[in-house]
Amino acid sequence: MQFFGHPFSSYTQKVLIALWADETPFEYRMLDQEHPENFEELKRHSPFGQFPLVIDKGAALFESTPIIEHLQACHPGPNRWIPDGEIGRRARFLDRFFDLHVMNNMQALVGDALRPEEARDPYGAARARERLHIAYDWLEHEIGAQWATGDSFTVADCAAAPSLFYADWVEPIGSSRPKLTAYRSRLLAHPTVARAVEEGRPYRPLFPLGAPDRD
Ligand SMILES: N[C@@H](CCC(=O)N[C@@H](CS)C(=O)NCC(=O)O)C(=O)O
Repeated sequence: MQFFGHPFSSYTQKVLIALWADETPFEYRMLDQEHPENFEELKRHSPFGQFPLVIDKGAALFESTPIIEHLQACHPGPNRWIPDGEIGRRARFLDRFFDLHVMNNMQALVGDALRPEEARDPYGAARARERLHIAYDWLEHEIGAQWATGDSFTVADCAAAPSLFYADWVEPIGSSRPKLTAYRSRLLAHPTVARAVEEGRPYRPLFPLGAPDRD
């Protein structure tokens, strides 16, 4: 299995966390300037050039959640990313919540900061910040156990780790949300999340909003 991604990319980290937690072997095809051929291959399979992407037995798959579903089905390891029954449905639901309402609002702010000054969208950026606060408030009431759905580490935690990691950089979760803050800390202490954070560390100077001196 080939995996295309970049160590500082949040959605790359989401899938790497699952791959590493299951100790699934793969070839890492890094999307960086030293490997233009990897970008060429990415573009052949991912219509928007988005990553992560996996190519497994000749079949290409993009979108982080279906990739993790594929890992569970075709490369099963010790973790059940989407458990059976109600917990699995909850994991799926929270995975969507973290991607759509935390990760994507965080990405909107990062994307806005990367635009030329005259192309920025202050209205859209303010709305993304407001929506992050709504997401944080909702999560503060929903997350109480060790992991998102309870005792087992699922796809929801894979999504939560990079989304809360970076979202807190662009719009701090703040001391008024102690449960969410504690959950973010538990995630960062998980060995595979800690590894993802370490592998992304050399790229922090590239963070367009300025990486804080912590984490
Ligand atoms: N919904 C996609 C989002 C993937 C995504 O936004 N990837 C970012 C990197 S974190 C990307 O490809 N950015 C480059 C681009 O959009 O051109 C998923 O779950 O994999």
